[in-house]
Amino acid sequence: KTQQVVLPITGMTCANCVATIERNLKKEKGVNHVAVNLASERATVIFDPTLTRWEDLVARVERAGYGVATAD
Ligand code: 9UX
Repeated sequence: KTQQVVLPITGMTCANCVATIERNLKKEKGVNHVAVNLASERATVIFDPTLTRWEDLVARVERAGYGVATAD
């Protein structure tokens, strides 16, 4: 079982930010694929929802020093 989320990331300014976020998201259990796009400021994550919740993915991003924009 897999689910895809697209997280709008704030605070990324260079390619090393992209690598840092990808590395941290890939640490989360159940994460199968991560693609972070600097230009669109989005992280696409494919994960097993029985192992991880998207809130855990947001927490990873925030612990790495970046933000996830709220849908408003
Ligand atoms: Mo680049 Mo990102 O020097 O936090 S790593 S701005």
